[in-house]
Amino acid sequence: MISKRLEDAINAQINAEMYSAYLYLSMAQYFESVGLKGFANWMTVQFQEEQFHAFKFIDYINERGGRVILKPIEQPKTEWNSPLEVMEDTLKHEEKVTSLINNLINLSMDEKDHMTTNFLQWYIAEQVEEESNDKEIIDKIKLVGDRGNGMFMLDKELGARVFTPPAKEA
Ligand code: OFO
Repeated sequence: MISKRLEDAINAQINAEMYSAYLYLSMAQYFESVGLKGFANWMTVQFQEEQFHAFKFIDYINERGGRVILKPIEQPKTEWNSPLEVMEDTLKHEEKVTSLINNLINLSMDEKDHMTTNFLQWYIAEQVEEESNDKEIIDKIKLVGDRGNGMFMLDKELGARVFTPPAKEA
């Protein structure tokens, strides 16, 4: 059975993942409002990924005999000045999430809960991918200069992204 300390910390992480989902859905609506439908699609897929992350934690607490407690989700930011600003916020947010996952791993080690330490490795690999995807888009926006034909092409590229649920097992 999972310890109370870890159960509380993972419940807090479920809330953080749901906040991430909500933030990315808000970013998708910003992109809709400025006519960048491809970026909006990319963010909507991100929203779906974050819900998957939350569900994976939910399943894990239940598998380990714990109790999932859902807390209120904070209102996300709604306005940005440019696509670049949105993507820079996304990267900053993911770096924060990476540190939350690192803290969870430290706690699981403190509690000598090897099952949880092992389970969390999946999230570490996922964070590498999340940060790298954000950096790649930031570089591309800088390259094409935030508008014009290059931005049109980038929007088209991001419009092709589809959500594929990652493998559930670590
Ligand atoms: Fe769940 O990885 Fe982003 O926040």
